[in-house]
Amino acid sequence: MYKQLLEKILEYERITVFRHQRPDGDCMFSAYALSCFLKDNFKEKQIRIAGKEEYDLFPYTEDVPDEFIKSSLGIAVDTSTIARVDDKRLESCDYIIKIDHHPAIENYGNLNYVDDKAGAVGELLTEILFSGDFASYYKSKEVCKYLYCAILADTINFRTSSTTANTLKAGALLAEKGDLVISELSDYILNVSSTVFRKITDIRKHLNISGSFGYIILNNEDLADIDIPALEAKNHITEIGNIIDLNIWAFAVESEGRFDCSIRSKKNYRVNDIAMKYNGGGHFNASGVRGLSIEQLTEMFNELHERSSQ
Ligand SMILES: [Mn+2]
Repeated sequence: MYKQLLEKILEYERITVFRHQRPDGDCMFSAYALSCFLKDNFKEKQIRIAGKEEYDLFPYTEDVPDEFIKSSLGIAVDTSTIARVDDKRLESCDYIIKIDHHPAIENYGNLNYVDDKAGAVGELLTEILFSGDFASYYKSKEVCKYLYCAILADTINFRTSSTTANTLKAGALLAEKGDLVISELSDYILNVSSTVFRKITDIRKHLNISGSFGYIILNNEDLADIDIPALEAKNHITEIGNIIDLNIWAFAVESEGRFDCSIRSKKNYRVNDIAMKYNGGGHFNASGVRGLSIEQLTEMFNELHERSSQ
């Protein structure tokens, strides 16, 4: 099933792994795990990771010259569209492979491996690296650890609606093969410092609940008061997800006079169609929209509110 992927890896001397803008744990750990796997098994090849934006928990960037990229096999992980890729030079790669778990709206690769049922791209990569085609290749403890962290980060400790039996199987396989200490890795990905905990407490005060719809809007003033950057604040949407009586929840932050908004929902409540109406997109239960006016944001919240009571 992954024979063509292996053939392309064998064919190229240079491989560059790409990731998406504003990298999250799934994307960052998956890119790093893939690059470790390739370095371990193909010592004669040159492996690089492209992308300049950093992920706080695991900041990792390296310089990759244009020349290198042009002669590379480019493998993009966790990135649904070319517009989302951190380093646009992906398009100049000699051959492109996409490995992703977002709905396949743009198959920009020469080869595309997309499984939108996977809870994380780390889950799909686990399936690939432990498949028959890659059976004879070495999977280090480090590779197992980072793939496991990727899954933990996107499924928030195996609890999002995208988590399936397959996700747990991937997690169990990685824990076994990598001899992982599960509680330590959960702490590493999910625990926060006392400073962040206090900020979360302040963020929670901005929660509004209307029926089965909950939302937080933080304008510039709120963000300054809490002393948190907009992007970091938005990650705390998971806090609202812990409320059992909500079907849909959203988190909007002001950015350059407009609002960026993340939307999440319970299993049967679709939100990506509404996000797409406002030029956003994403998964059935997890979407995002950028650059909304306050009027558009209000309009979208009305639609989400209505959907949440259906
Ligand atoms: Mn992901």
